[in-house]
Amino acid sequence: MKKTTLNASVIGLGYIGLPTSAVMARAGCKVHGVDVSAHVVDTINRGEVHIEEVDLDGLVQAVVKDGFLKASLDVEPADVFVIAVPTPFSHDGKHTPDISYILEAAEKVSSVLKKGDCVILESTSPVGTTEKMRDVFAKNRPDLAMPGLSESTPDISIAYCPERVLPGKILEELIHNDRSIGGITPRCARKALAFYKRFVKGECVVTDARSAEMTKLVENAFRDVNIAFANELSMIADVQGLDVWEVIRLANRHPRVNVLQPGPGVGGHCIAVDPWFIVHGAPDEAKIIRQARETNDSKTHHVLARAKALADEHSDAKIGCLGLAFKANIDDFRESPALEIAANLAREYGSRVRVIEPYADDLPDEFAGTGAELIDIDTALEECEILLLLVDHDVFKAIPLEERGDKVVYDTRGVWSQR
Ligand code: SAJ
Repeated sequence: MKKTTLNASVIGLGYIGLPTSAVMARAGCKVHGVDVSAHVVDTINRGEVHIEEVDLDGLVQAVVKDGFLKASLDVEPADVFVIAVPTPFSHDGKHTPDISYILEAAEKVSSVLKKGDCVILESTSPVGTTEKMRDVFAKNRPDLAMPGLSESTPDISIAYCPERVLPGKILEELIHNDRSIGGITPRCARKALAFYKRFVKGECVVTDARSAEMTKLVENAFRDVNIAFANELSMIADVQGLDVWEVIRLANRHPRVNVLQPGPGVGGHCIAVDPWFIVHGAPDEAKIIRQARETNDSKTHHVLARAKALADEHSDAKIGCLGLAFKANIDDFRESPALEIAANLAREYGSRVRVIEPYADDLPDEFAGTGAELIDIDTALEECEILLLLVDHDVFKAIPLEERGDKVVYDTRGVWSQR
């Protein structure tokens, strides 16, 4: 059966909203993207992209040219609204989730809602946020029956459907990953399911909104806790003079053991953030989850302290910091422990610090006035006596032992020290 053309609106054209818009447009939806940034809107309307993601530029160019994707600053009527705005947390030590962008988006959507519409929240959110969004609609639109608030058949369907894509593989994973589809009521879930079936090939598993909200947080907290275990092992190994990579490699020969890899801490805008939403919702119960966050943050301080000890021990040596990104082979520096460590060293050791980051054209603002310089790998191998490997980019992994054998090396990712 031929699918009818659907008008979809995506609020928030960032790392999730833009690829999702492009994939929906490719599947034949007429997509109207909305963003608060005029720069983002103009860029997309030219068929260009403001973020780096594999193959996204070509796809956006094609769907804009064919008239299936356009962007603007204002919300317009649509059949389905997908909200994909940021949910940061406060930096006052309390880690309070900030859902104000979601509530602002809901205010805007309220004005164009009509009977039969479906609103889907995709932003990572504390449990209960989808209902708070529904309450904004209920307050602004008493003319429309909202799900879960009365016995009558609701006029609007509301669901929580998180993405679970990996940066660098977003276009592929948006299609092929399984998805949780959490309706405020079962009817809402069925509506949202019909929408995702247009472009998702993975299995769409139907649940309620609160379970779907928690599931997304659990996925990232699970990974954080497991990375914290690896990072704790690495700090124990440093005290005991052990090679943690060797120990993990051997332990992982056990058929039911899979220890993750230690690093300089956990970065990015998901794993380093989302577990706090669980802690905030149940502070007395979420003990391991809180501890994992603290352990992963403390690993960054541990690496910094050891790097400083090396710099002090070799007081004339130039220090080459390899990598600023939050993980391998991407240009995303958000919440990056590598950037935090390198910038801290630059503030302390000034022009002794060299940064090698093939994914950066300039040094980020954090380095302003420090005297640190951005250089290429070959210059670093000539000039730097200390090499601090912070990110496991493929180009760093490929540096052979002959070219780094005479250096003082601190490899926080275990790419050179593995036997
Ligand atoms: N890391 C380690 N050791 C490891 C694995 C990762 O130190 O063994 C570090 C990385 O270097 C990086 C951080 O953890 O600093 C996070 O990287 P990641 O690749 O684990 O995850 P993200 O943040 O790129 O994406 C995660 C994914 N979640 C899970 O794998 C459970 C992704 O599927 C989610 O969609 C994404 O968060 C998100 O948006 O929530």
